[in-house]
Amino acid sequence: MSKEEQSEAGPRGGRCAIVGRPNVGKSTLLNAILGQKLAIATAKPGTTRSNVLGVAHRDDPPTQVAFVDTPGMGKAKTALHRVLGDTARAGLLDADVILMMTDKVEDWNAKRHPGDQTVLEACRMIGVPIIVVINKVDQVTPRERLLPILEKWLGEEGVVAVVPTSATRGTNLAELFTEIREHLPEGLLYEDGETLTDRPMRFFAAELIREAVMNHTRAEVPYGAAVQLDEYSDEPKITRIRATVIVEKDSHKGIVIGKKGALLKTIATEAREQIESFIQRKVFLEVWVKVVPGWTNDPRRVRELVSEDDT
Ligand SMILES: Nc1nc2c(ncn2[C@@H]2O[C@H](COP(=O)(O)OP(=O)(O)OP(=O)(O)O)[C@@H](O)[C@H]2O)c(=O)[nH]1
Ligand SMILES: [Mg+2]
Repeated sequence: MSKEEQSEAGPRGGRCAIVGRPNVGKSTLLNAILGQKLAIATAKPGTTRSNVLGVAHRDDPPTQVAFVDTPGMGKAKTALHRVLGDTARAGLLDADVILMMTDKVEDWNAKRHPGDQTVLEACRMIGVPIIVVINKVDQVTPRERLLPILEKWLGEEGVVAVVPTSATRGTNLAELFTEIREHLPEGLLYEDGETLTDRPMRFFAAELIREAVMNHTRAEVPYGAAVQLDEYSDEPKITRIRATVIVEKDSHKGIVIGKKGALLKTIATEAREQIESFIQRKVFLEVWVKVVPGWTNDPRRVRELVSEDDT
């Protein structure tokens, strides 16, 4: 084997940031590549609020990719949005390669969503290879309609490849992984071959409660909801969790609780089932609701409720 061939087949490992506008499917893609649900994903933009590490391990050839799922980068209308944008930019800093994700476009004159330009420029500042991922291609027929868009992306400075994917159907994910590997340094990142994330279970518990709230509420309510864990204790047979859902208006509190507590009960049941499946333990979950008026526009409160290690 030549030296070149050896490095082709040899171990590689590195960091890969996943960035893009809100709702393009970043968290869904991470979960699909990992083969398990780690990051919460909902139909509503602005779901992810902090950077989430998820490490994918593959054997043939030996590869470790430390993915960092980031919040969507969009227009900053509130203090919360500003923090989300800053967090996403921070998530890019250590990347060896960047997945710049976008989704299918409605306008087929090869025009892109204007928000993509801002994301691309943030990616270019890092100076590492950028792989553009055009997601949700299951919604594109015929697929040939993608060609001019693909070509346009390929002509962009810093872009080394363009991969159309469907994160929900698993289309092209193996090809994407091979492309990412090409841009990673030689050697592995972790000795154990098992490391999945660096977040504690309580972080994911809080996230899964927030996901249930987002799934079951509409209009402004999901965007102004945050979750704080008041207790997380592993007892011999059960994990006991007490959490508070923070909402930003009095009227939202009533909505989340619902008639005779019905909605809160649905939310808590769904969250408990999700947490049980994630930690593989029986869970006793108690959920309360509290109003922190206008917190999404108060930088201090936002830091408190959405910071990296808020749980
Ligand atoms: N049809 C289709 N829907 C998808 C695909 N990938 C993701 N989605 C859906 O798009 C929505 C947003 O997915 P997320 O993974 O939460 O998107 P995100 O980019 O992480 O969003 P933020 O965290 O808000 O920035 C969800 O309803 C997903 O099910 C895909 O390939 N095809
Ligand atoms: Mg997300």
